[in-house]
Amino acid sequence: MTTTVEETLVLIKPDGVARNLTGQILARVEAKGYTIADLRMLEPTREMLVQHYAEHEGKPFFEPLVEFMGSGLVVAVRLQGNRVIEGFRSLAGATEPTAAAPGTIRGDLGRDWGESVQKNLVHGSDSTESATRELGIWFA
Ligand code: RTP
Ligand code: MG
Repeated sequence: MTTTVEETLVLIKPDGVARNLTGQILARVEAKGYTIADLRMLEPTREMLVQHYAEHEGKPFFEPLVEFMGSGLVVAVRLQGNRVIEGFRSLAGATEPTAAAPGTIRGDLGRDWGESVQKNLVHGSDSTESATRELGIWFA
């Protein structure tokens, strides 16, 4: 059997940090067998966030998203493991916490805040290209 060891960028967004869910989220990731290769806590600059969310520039939710992500502390994690890019997105669950399956981070811990889906606790890179690009932004 071949293995595909990858790295992905996981972010615990300001809502996750503010709700003191950092430990619970990291515990799920570690229990799954992934390795935390690097970790930092920071308040990201607008410049970092505009780069990070470049694919969404021009969409109606872009500005509110950048504003929210810059509103507090974020935990950035360099996560390693076999097929961790797909695997972490499975652990995270669907974008909308209400639609996310129970058993996932967003499904178990995410709240429906009504107005938007910005506050969905975590981010995970969606491809090897995104992972490389995003890790360069958060672990420059
Ligand atoms: P992520 O990138 O954070 O892992 O989440 P995702 O792939 O599930 O979602 P994506 O479509 O890439 O959107 C990035 C983040 O933007 C916010 N969002 N708001 N209609 C909206 O208000 C809306 N759509 C997306 C969410 O915070 C989402 O995680
Ligand atoms: Mg995405």
